This record gives sequence, C-alpha cells and structure tokens, in this order.
Amino acid sequence: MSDKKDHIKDLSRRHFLRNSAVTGVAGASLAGGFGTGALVRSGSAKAAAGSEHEVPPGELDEYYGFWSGGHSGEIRILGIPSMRELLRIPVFNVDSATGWGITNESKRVLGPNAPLNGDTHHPKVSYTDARYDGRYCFINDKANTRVARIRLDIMRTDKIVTIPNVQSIHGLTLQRVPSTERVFAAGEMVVPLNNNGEYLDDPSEYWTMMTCIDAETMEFKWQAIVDGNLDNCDTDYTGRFVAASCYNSARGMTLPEMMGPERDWTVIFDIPAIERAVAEGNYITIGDSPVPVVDAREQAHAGRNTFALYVPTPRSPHGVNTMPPEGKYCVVSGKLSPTCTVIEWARVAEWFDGGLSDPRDTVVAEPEVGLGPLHTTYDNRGNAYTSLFLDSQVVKWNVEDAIRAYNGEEVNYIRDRIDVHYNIGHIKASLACSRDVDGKYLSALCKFSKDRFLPVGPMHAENDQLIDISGEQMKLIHDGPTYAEPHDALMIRADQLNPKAIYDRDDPYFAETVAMAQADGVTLERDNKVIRDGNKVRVYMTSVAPNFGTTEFRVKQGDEVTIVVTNMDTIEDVSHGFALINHGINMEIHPQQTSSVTFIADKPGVHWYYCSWFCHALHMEMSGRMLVEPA
Ligand code: CUK
Ligand code: CUA
Repeated sequence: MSDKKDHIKDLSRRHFLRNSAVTGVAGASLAGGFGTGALVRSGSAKAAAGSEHEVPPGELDEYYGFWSGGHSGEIRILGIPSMRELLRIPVFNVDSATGWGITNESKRVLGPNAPLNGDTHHPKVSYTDARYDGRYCFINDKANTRVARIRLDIMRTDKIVTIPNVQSIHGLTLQRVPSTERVFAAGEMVVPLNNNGEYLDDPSEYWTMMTCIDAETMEFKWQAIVDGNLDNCDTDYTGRFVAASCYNSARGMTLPEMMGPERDWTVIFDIPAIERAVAEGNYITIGDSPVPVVDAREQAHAGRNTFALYVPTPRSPHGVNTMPPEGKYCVVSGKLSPTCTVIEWARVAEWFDGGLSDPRDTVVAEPEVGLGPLHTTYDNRGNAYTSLFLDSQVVKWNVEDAIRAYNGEEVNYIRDRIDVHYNIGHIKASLACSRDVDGKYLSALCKFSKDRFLPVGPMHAENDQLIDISGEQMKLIHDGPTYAEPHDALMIRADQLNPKAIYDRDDPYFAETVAMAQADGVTLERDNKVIRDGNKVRVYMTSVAPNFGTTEFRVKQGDEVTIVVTNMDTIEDVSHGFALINHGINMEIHPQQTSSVTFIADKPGVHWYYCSWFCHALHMEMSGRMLVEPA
C-alpha cells in the first residue's frame, strides 16, 4: 500500500478499517463488523428529481438496461432512465408465464435433468471492437456452475452449458477486441481436481480454474488451474488478457482462514500463451472431461509463470473493471481493504514479455477510497466511481490524479461522494464497459432498502438507484425497488439493439420442432392434425385470434402427448398462450412462433385447454378440449 499523505476529508472510519483490516489484527471481528455494521446508516435522502430525467408516458427510454436477477435465476430488461421494467428473460429458472422449463424448445436449451434454480450475477453483452454489437448477452449461474447465452434478437436463452472440473461460476466476462469470440468464466469454489469422492479431506489438494468458452459454439476451449480461488474478472482492450480477483488466496475452508492473508492477488492470464500450449498438446484432461487443462499455478512453472501473473492485491479484492474508452487501466476493488488497486495493462504486457521483475510493478496507483470498496465504473472524463458497501456511498475519484498521488505528488484525487440507500454492491455507468462510455447515468445496486419503500413483510425489496453523473456532483434521481436480487447491470444505447417484432418462421429456436412436423408430413402454418405413432400422439394446431385450429382431440390414457401450436397471427404483440388445465402446462406462442410441450395424458376425462395470453375480445372463448379415453 502507498504511504502517501491522505487528502480525504472524512478519515476516521476509514482509518479504523485500515488499522483493523490491512494490518490483519482482527479478522473475525471485522467479519462481525461487516455484518452488523451493514445497517447502521439511516436517514433518508430525497432524490434530486427533475423533469429532465423523466420519461413521460408514451415516450421511449434512451438506454436498455440489462439487470441480472440473482437467485431468481433470470435476467431483466429495464428502460433507462425511467427504470421501467420491460421484460424478464427466464434463464436458469422455471417460468410459468413463458413456459420456460416446460416447453420442449426450452428443455432442449436447458438440457436433461437441468436444475430448477440458478443464481445470475454478471450479464455481459457481446462486443465488436469493444462496442456493443447487440448479438448476445451472456450470464453466469453461480448456483449450478453454468453459463448461458441469450439471443438479443428474440430475447430468449439459446444455449446453456455446465462447466466441467470446477464448482460455481462467479465472475464472467467477454473478449472485447476484435470481437467477442471468447467467454471467460471464473470458477469460485476450490474442489479436488477430479471431484469424484476419492479424496475429500485434504483441502490442500482443492483447486479451481478459469474456463474459456467459444462464444459462437459454446464449446470449451481450455481451462487453467490457478492458485487460490477466482472471484470477478474482466478483459483488456487488446484481446490478449483476462484478469480475475482472488479473495481466498490461502484456499481456506473457514471464514478466519479465508481472511487470513494481508494480501490476496489479481491473477492475469496471457490468453495467446495458454492457447499456444493447448495447440502444441501441452495440456492434461481430467476425469471424463475432454477439455484441455493447463496448469497456471506458480508451482508448475520454474522461474517465470508464462500463463499467469499474480499481482499481490490487498485484501479479499472483489470487482475487476477495465477503464474505458481506451482500456488503459484495470481497477481491482479492495473489499476488506479501503483501497482500489490500479493496474496498467501495458505494464502487464511488459511483465509477460520479460521487461518487469516484480509483479507489483504493474500497479500504478492504490488510492484510498472508503470502506468496503466492491466495484468500480467510469465516466468519459477520466473519473472512476467505486461502490462502498460499508459506507453506503458512491465515491468519485480521478484516476490520473490517483496515479500522481501514488507517485508522491500532493493531489486530492477524490472528487465527490454521495450516500446511497443502502449498502451498495454493484455499480455501473452507462456504456462504461465499452469505448462508447458517455458519463451520463450510473446505476447503484443497493443490497438493503430498509425504510425506502412501503414495508411488505420480512423480505424487503432491493433498491437499485439511478444517479446522474453528467455534472461535477452526482445527483440521485431514482429509487428502483427490485425483486431478489440483481447483482450487476449494464446499460446500452437503445440504437445498439435491434430486437425482432415477430418471429421468423425459420428461427433456429424451434427448428427441431419444425423438423419433427416435416417428418410427420405436417405443414405447421396450415395444418391442424393429430398424428398417432404407437402410444405417442402429436397434436398440431395453429392459432389465430380468437381460435385454436383444433378445438377437440382424443387420446388414450397413458399416451405420451405432444402439443405443437403455431401462431399464425402476424400482428405485433398478438401473442397467444396454451394452458392445459390440471396438467401444469402453460406456454407462450408469439406471432409466427411455434411452441411445443410433451406430457403423459394420465387422467381420463375431459380436460380443457385455453389461451392464457389476452389476445382478443373473444380471448376467454379461445379454448378447446382434450378427451382422454380410460385405458
Ligand atoms: S458480486 Cu454481487 S455485489 Cu457476484 Cu459481482 Cu459484487
Ligand atoms: Cu389467444 Cu388469448
């Protein structure tokens, strides 16, 4: 840490933390402080609401916001600055409205025996030359070690993969340059390398890895074993590096063990070096997994580690965020240290190319910013904004000034502070992960809302606040209650996304269902037919408001029934649903979409189905009967 003179005005509480956290005297009591200190701040701040930020009824927002849904397992689309929720995209959850997890099309994406839950933290939208290209959004599942891809033309999840050899994917980031060809997924928990139960009791043999996924095929390119664990991650603006924070460098199994070291590290991977080794066959595989694994632990490299650089970073570092628009620096936020560590990417390249000897020589600043720094974001004027969990604040600081202070100059790098409500986790300014960073809005994702909203029982809403960062001083302009539990968010300009108004009939999302119909000699756009194939029955029908093409069909008890509905409406927004009463079935069928569901007709009798998506004055009448003959 820098011993430079401190110019921050409000020092007392930070110095308390520095004395307890950075010198490491009271790990356990600090943990207590983290918990109970979390709710000390009260009082309320009124938003500096102004009509300039209002989006009047009928007018459109300037940005799309992509919000993760935490342990709801979904992703949400918001309009910014109105903070109006526009859509929920089911990903790792089961969703009654859309039939995600119920339809055959979604089950193909989810895979067999998919878990019913998920925990999404880090949505990332794909890039071309470090600018959002509107193709895909990727998201991690911390709960079940998965990564999903969402197609942004139809706003539906189209690929989900389970990462082998590791447990829990937390950090997730994308290659920015020349475009998103690779997805990086950071394995968080350490486990035995071949976790087959052979050895359970020796934590010194628990490890984790960084995983590289091909963004188009979603196949695994490689994995790299690391020292410690991996938390958050981000890439540079050249395509060569990916950096991840490590909060448990000692690979401790208990809280005191995890908080033991004064310094953990930031681990930075040289992607071409790893891929050269894989191409040359210098890798292993583990268990049944064919994925090439390289060893990026220090012990595997005599002399200099050619795969990974471990930069000592105080203490339990968390957020990793490259600074736009050029991507010159990467800021790693200290969490248990009141500092942010600024790493210069060019120096990282110098280290890998042999020009620097001490990994710490890649650090160009270590400003003291406040208590509990978790994540950092940026404007287009050289300023960083760091979320302070314990202080319940956003602190604005100037990066070049922090570098000058680190070099001994007397400069105050802190520009502004604003209270947020309360206990902020992630923070993200508009377009701040891209070259188009515009310094207009900042979302502050607060973990506690306390007294900000009407009480609704023991579970409180989270509070995602919106802050205007266009001026010298930050202005709070919006409180946004959210359901459990967005971790990260990003905003892209409305013109950077071009979603479809209706489906194309050749959409790959339901191509397998179309192929099944063709094999049955059925033209989905026209036919209403029942095909029997042994005890399998396929019921094909169209829907045009307010009619299902089939209003009655007959099967035998015990038949496996597949219902295929094709929505022939072509008017934007005229969606239908298909709900089969007492069978746990509901699914969406949007204009020109085909949806299907398969179930066993195990109950003899008359079973009505109906349209669940309000579509017409005669929507209630849009229904039909399944007649099940007793076996
Ligand atoms: S983590 Cu949640 S506040 Cu999963 Cu990105 Cu930092
Ligand atoms: Cu079709 Cu309601």
